[in-house]
Amino acid sequence: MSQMAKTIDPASQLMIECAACEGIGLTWDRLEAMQPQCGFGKLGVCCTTCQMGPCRIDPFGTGPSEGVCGATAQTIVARNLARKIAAGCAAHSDHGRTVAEALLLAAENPDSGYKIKDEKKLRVVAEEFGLAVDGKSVEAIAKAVAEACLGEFGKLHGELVMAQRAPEPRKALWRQLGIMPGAIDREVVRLLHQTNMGVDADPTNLLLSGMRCALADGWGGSMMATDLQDILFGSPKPIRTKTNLGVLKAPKVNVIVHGHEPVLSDMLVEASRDPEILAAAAAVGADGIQLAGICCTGNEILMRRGVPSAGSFLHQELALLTGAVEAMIVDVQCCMPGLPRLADHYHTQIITTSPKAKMPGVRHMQFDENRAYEVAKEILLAAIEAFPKREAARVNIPKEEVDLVAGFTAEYVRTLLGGRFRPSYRPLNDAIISGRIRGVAGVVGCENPHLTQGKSHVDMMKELIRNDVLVVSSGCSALAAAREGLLTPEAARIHAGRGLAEVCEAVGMPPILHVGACVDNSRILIACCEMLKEGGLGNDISDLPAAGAAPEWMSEKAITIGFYVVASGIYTIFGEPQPMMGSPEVRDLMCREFEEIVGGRYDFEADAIKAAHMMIEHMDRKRAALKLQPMMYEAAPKELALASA
Ligand code: NFS
Repeated sequence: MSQMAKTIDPASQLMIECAACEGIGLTWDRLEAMQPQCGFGKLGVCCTTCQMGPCRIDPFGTGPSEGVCGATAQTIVARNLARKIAAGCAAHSDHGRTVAEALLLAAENPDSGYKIKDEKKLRVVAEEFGLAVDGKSVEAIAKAVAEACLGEFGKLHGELVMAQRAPEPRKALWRQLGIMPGAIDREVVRLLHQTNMGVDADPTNLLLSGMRCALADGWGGSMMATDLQDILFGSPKPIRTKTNLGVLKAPKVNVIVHGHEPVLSDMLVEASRDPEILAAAAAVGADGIQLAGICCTGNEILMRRGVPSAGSFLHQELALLTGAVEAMIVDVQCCMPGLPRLADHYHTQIITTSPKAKMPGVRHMQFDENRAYEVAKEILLAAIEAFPKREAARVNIPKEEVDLVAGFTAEYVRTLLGGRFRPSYRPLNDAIISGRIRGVAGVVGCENPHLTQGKSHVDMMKELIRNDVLVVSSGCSALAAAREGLLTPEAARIHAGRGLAEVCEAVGMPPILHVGACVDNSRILIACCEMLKEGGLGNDISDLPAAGAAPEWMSEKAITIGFYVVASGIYTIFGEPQPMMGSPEVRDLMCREFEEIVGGRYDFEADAIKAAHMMIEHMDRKRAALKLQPMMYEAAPKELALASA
């Protein structure tokens, strides 16, 4: 692995070199120290479910073919995957629950600091839940919606309300297969039960239950997080801002918010403008506060507030190496436990805020939603206190900061394409039907030090847009594209095929639409439903010329997302590493049989360009089945010269 470049980002590269000079270990060094990693674990054939083990099955057939209990590779691989799905669903959905609780607080406690920002969306969701809205105050509606949403986690009977948004044929299929999700918590518990020692041994049954649990995330917990965040913090609209480590500013108190829940980060944005905070910053000689995000909470405040993003998952350590970060405020998910040891080399304070996520020896300032604004101010004051301890000689902020446009919701795309007076998906459908746009690809997910940071995301997206595929992106994937300048309207002219470029230029949109954080992959599902409703592209999501990919995934949440996308009928490609490879039966199930069962399936491909072409071929097959017109133009040349514009 030492031969492979660690990143394609010059700012990251500079910081990695800086760490090497200072003798500071990073995630890449820990990965190298971990070599050789356990081959059984990599392939998913290591079972630690009970204490008769750990057991591992030899994939080459020279060692044991069964665990101590008799579980074969297919059972172990499927069971391990299912457990990851449950964990991913739990993480996304508990995030959704936190937002529902904050919405309840906003409704009941006017002093909480939370306000309802999108009343229109509140009413839409209320009606969807069958709640009375006429003559009721906003607070009363919000309370009813919050309680109804909280009820979705543990309701005794019935299907998830938001899952009813899926097209009729899809819902009928889910019911027929027994995978229509009910109460969200119940789906997680059921899957954890099913994967206990000596319960389910059948890979198909295990993975169908995995789909059911994953659907409870995509069409439940994640969708709820997205919608309630829009209601509480405002629905995003396209907004121009910047990303990469250059957004940190030496004269300012730099505060990084890292994690996932905007319940905290959005309040920090408010508090960072408080005159008392600004005065405190001035008193220590700082020129104000520079807030910047990392990971998905960064995406949340980026697309709603225009707060710049310092970077994606693998930037979290690199940001600290600038020597200019006074505090990194973490909440939940994707925050590396190694951060405090790295911060010890600098004046940087790591501050944990969630009762669910503490780090040994690290300052904990519990975020209490009842006094959210006050706690946010206390956190910022702690950051300001650290400013005078900064060692000026060690400050090393890379210059890279790149423009991007983010904040494309499924709702906003209507206005964007159809205009303010005739909002509609019609122009998008027409562009696909007429062969101007080939189809839509969702490129999402994490970064992984096993791979060159950002390379697969960028290679795949460039190849897709060059072939007239409209890309929607979220999470760390969108930030990787942003660092390459691909999230600007100008990028269409430079990188997109002629058909896609024509559409982008007509409405002034980038060829890659940043739809938000990973929970906002639910927006992609809704956009698919909108395209179907508009007509001309089939009756079910599996009819659409659409595909998904997570080329650099690492988190359990990514597996859950992959499963709900496939179960929704979408062809999905994952890059390496693959804990499904240890069982040819499970691989065959996921890559072939799934298509017959749910109309969507997996593929695994490490080469991003090859994977892009597999997605393109899939779209072409769907186009042919729908009898759409041939593509209008050839793909753009590989190095589309600026001069041609
Ligand atoms: Ni998604 Fe967001 Fe990034 Fe991966 Fe982590 S931040 S929720 S899990 S690493 S994309």
